[in-house]
Amino acid sequence: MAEPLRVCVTGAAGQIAYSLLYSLGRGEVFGPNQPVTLFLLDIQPMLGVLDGVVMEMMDCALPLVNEIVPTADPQVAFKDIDFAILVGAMPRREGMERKDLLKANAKIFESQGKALDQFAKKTVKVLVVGNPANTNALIAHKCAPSIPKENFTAMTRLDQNRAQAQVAARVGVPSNAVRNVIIWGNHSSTQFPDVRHGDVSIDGKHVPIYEAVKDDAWLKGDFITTVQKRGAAVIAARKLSSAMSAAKGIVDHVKDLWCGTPPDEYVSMGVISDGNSYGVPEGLIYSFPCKILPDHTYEVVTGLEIDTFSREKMDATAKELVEERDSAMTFLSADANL
Ligand code: NAX
Repeated sequence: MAEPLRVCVTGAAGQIAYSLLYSLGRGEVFGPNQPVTLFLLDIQPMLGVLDGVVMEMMDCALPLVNEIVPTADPQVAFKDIDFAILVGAMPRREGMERKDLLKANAKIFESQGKALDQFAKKTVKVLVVGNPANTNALIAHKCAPSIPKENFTAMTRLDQNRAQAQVAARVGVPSNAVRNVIIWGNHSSTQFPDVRHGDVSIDGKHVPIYEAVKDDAWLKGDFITTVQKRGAAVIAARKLSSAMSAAKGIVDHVKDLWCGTPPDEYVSMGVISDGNSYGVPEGLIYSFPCKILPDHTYEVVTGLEIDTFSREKMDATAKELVEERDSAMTFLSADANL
């Protein structure tokens, strides 16, 4: 057996974590031969609830779970960790302005970035799920200068899965027959789900999605808005936000980061823009198509042709990210390492 991986999940008493922890403990993410030590961080008032989660995890009797450490102290939660899955965030309450949400989360991700900088391994991989995920990831990265910026990613995998599933349902194939759907930009309603470079496996042949769907108006209209507004549709129906599907998105994202993507396939992740790809401003955490290598590093897929329709949508979501960044930065303390 390998040495246990040290994995921290924040927001561990919340609903996404409740759906996620079992998969982490069962080996669905890091594989059937990789034990894990789970550091579960939540805020002090939630420690009672977290105890219940720990009891349940114990009662699952999962042999790959080496140890579970519930805590409200980031120093304990981040100590020498290999992976940080940052789910915990301040939710948007009724009557709360977007600015107030950004402010509350800027503070959380500033302090968690600083704590990662101080206590985590320098090789730690950080996935930010808590919203606004891209901007929170940017803040955590800015506040953790000793950790490579490429180690910070934001989750748009749930959006990718939603897009893939919509196309699969439309064509009448299983979801894994659809590949290379791209989510560009922000994990918000401005994101651009782009199927122009993707294909569907039909009778052993890879057929471009536009040819397989045979309905350009749908692909350029309702398909995009359905994916963009899917989170709101789930809330309207369930009276709670996506949790099971969000946990599956985390599993897919982290598993691919750990194991790599198959040849000829790419996945979407919010990653730091170097300013040289697709005209996206440098320094934003923007969702791009990425190939992940077996050594846990990634490359943004370059050279995809971008038409006018896509360009407009990619620019609109970049503009929103610039505004979010500029607004969030004003909330950080003077000593944040910007
Ligand atoms: P819950 O409200 O069920 O759980 C959040 C947990 O985070 C709570 O237990 C809370 O006490 C904890 N928390 C708050 N501040 C914390 C801090 N400073 N340190 C540690 N823990 C803290 O929310 P849940 O449904 O689990 O969603 C969590 C986050 O994921 C939200 O921000 C949500 O908007 C975001 N999502 C992101 C998605 C994505 O694709 N990127 C999709 C799903 C989800 O909407």
